[in-house]
Amino acid sequence: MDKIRDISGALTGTGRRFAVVAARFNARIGDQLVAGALECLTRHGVDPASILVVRVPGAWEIPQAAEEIAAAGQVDGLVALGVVIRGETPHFDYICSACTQGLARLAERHRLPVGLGVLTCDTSDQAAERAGGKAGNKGWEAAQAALEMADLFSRLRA
Ligand code: RBF
Repeated sequence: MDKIRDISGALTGTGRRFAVVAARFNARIGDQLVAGALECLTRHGVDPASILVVRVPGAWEIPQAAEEIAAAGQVDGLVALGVVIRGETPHFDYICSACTQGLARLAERHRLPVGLGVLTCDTSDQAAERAGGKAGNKGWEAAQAALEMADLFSRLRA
């Protein structure tokens, strides 16, 4: 058993480059996700000059912009942020699945860590709770996951 190697990524962002792709739809809540993600990245050592924030209209467009960023190959990780609310979105399920499946596909295809911070909630109150309210900040959590995975990938590739 003592020969088994057990590894995971550390939360070290020093020297790494990240893109944050943020949807403007439901911006009041989305801005809290962006703030949480940026705070997480910089607190863990990412240089602000190494962070690119890319704004897109809505969650539907997140994978489209993410694909361009991934294809350009200039970042070590990506954080996807958006707010989709069922009550206001008749085609909620289409937008959510296109967004999440698009991100999952591009993460694997480009071998790029992608943190998922796209809220999919029934009400805007539920979304606000997850964007700096009593349920934490999913933007921060998505950035933390991207940081950990970027470090893990570099260890796996070493
Ligand atoms: N984008 C979001 O990020 N969150 C939403 O809750 C959301 N609701 C929408 C509801 C409708 C009826 C429509 C047409 C679009 C909505 N979008 C939403 C925008 C969508 O992601 C995309 O930006 C637009 O459809 C333009 O391509």
